[in-house]
Amino acid sequence: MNIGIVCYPTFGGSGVVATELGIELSKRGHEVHFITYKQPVRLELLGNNVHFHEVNVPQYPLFHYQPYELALSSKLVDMVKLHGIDILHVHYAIPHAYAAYMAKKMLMEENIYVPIVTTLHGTDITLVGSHPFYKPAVTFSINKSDAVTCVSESLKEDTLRLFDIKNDIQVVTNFIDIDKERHAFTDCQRAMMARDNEKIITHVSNLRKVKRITDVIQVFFRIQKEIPARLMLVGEGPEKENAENLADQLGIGPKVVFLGNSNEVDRILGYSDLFLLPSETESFGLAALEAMAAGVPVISSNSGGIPEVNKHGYSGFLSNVGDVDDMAKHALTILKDQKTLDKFKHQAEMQASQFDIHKIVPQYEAIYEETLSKCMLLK
Ligand code: GMT
Repeated sequence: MNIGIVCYPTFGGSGVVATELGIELSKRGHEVHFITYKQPVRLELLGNNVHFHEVNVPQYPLFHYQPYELALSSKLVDMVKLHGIDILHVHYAIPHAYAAYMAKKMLMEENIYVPIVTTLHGTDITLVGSHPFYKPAVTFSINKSDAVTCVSESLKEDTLRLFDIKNDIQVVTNFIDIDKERHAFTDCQRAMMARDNEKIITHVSNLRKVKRITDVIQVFFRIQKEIPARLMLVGEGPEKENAENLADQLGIGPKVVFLGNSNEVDRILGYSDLFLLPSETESFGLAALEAMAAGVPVISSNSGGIPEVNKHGYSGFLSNVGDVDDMAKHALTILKDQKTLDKFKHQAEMQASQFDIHKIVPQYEAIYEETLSKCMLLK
């Protein structure tokens, strides 16, 4: 198949999933076209069957807001015509599903029919999409998609609760390339980050409010009172300053390392002992899955889709949102005893293998095929 993928090209989970999906689809013999405003961060190699088409938005002083969705839908029209794209898979409803629908309508004027698969990722539904300013457009574009998928059962429930959805929604969970993730580290790299006797605790996110970064600091504060430990915070975002201030106030500044955005998350996870994800809400928690695939147990909140990924008492532990004492207690249960830590590391890997890329990507292929054949009949 010739597949167009629209996504955010950033470090955010939806962009990462879309990129890894495109790469895997290309390995499986499909032609893949990424259409977005920048080359996706995880898309290192373009090849014979992986292409990137940049959406440019000409700046014009009249516009207070530059019309990205207009530029995107025009680009989609051009790319579908130029490359004979069979199907468009858009990740994150806003504004991608809307722009794709406009492109589809424009193409229909020229008797070209391209179906749209929309994957909802989380904040496009829970935080942003359900805002009254966006809701009618998001509802419309979900209902007008030819197929809709959600990354967890929890997100599907949220979508049906928050919007008036007439379309079928299929759950296709996020996934991970287990072989790639496993043990991508060397001991000498660990030595650069922490002393031998220190446990390494890690958090990776875009440091937004929903991630509750100050809870990460509070949990770590409690852990390091009991055992030697260091905290690695990977990512950039608006809550970074609050986290730095809190770490200083608590007197643990030197033990907290801010690593910024990184393309080497797999390496950092490779020498981590524990991963913290205390989010307010999380449709899935891809960062937790990446940690587990690298054999890192997860201490998380129990909100949204996280319980579908992290299994309490097996791959880690879950607590109520904001219960930093409980999270620290669970973290210490795992960390205090090497045998328990080894057991949880192994179990985290086992749990992650449920989401292996080779099990999940065929589900998307089946949806593409089914959607294309349904649309053939409608033509
Ligand atoms: O919140 C983020 O980390 C970014 C956001 C995004 O859209 O990229 O992540 C959402 O999609 C990810 C991939 O499907 C999920 O793993 C995250 O749980 C989800 N974030 C939230 O629901 C807050």
